[in-house]
Amino acid sequence: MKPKTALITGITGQDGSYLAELLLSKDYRVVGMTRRTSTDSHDRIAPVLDRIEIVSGDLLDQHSMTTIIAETQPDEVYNLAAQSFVPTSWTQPVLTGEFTALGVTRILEAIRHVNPKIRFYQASSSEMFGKVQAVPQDEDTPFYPRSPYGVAKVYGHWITVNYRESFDLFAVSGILFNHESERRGREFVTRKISEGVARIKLGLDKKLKLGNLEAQRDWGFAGDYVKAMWLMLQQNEPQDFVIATGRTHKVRDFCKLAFSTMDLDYEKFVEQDPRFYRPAEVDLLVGDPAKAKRVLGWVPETSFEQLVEMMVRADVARLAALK
Ligand code: NAP
Ligand code: G4F
Repeated sequence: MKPKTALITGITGQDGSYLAELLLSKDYRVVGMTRRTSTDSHDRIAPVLDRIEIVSGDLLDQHSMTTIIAETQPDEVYNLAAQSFVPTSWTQPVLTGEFTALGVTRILEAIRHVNPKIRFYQASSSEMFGKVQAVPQDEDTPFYPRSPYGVAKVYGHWITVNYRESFDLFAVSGILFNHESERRGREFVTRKISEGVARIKLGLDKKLKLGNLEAQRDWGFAGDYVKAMWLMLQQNEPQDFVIATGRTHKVRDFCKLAFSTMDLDYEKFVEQDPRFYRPAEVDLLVGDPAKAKRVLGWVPETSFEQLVEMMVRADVARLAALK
């Protein structure tokens, strides 16, 4: 049988790299869309670069999206590309809307015109729940986004539902809660902490400056979460799913555990800095992944404690090797 073809936008990001590896292990032909940059941003996919095809395109550019889909003829499209850092969405709100909201419509339009049989996955986010209207949050919890990023994701979510209902596309959204790994961007809090611990342990820094330590997040492992993305596109009917662990922790808890992994007391090293507070905060996220377990058979395989330890040890090993 001919192998399936998957097109991944955002393949150079954290999730794109894990998803590419997963799909290669399932014998897919993997095509990754990247945008032109003046410096190479292929670090995360370096180990699989010789097994995937890279095509050049941009979420801002309708023509490139349509051409890529027409030329590569994917069976499945995973839209992981976005301006994904919440603080940047306040300083670049219009650009965030263009990438993270309208970019979704551009891909859906390309699919609809080139081949409406293509299955489409949209990377929706627990940021859409924002000022939460229920605890825990599930597929029926109303959205109340608290940042331009969250607002843009709500648009991406609903345009996916709308194209499913209007044009009968197999288009689904995964409402993923925070998921992390040693490949996480350095500006996100978990990686900032794991790298901070490593730098302090190795004598490269004395302090770690953070913002709100009381915010609570439902943190899982990115490698587990990309399995759910794939499962969503293998179902008989297109449906949306919450993907989460069902456990929540404070940023403070993450710090405590991360520093203790290296026998350090976080209170001696962490300083709060108003620069890292947000104009509007999402105080508490905790998802209910019951539907994903029941329908997809998906459960998270990595605990919070394993995740924290994995991230800290990876950063210590990486920085120690550079010394
Ligand atoms: P990430 O590491 O920030 O990766 C984002 C990707 O999008 C990068 O490959 C980036 O390419 C690409 N991109 C940005 N703007 C683009 C544009 N205009 N055209 C084409 N590509 C563009 O994000 P992630 O953590 O892997 O997350 C993947 C997706 O899931 C994102 O949509 C994110 O919003 C969503 N999400 C993430 C989480 C989470 O906890 N990680 C939770 C829920 C939802 P460059 O390398 O060129 O910058
Ligand atoms: O790690 P964060 O920047 O992630 P955030 O804002 O929850 O967004 C991430 O998860 C979303 C899913 O819910 C994704 F859609 C989104 O793309 C992204 O991947 O911040 C987590 C929490 C926040 O409450 C923040 O205020 O950590 C708090 N925090 C405290 N000090 C900090 C810092 N966040 C960052 N980035 N840097 C700090 O110094």
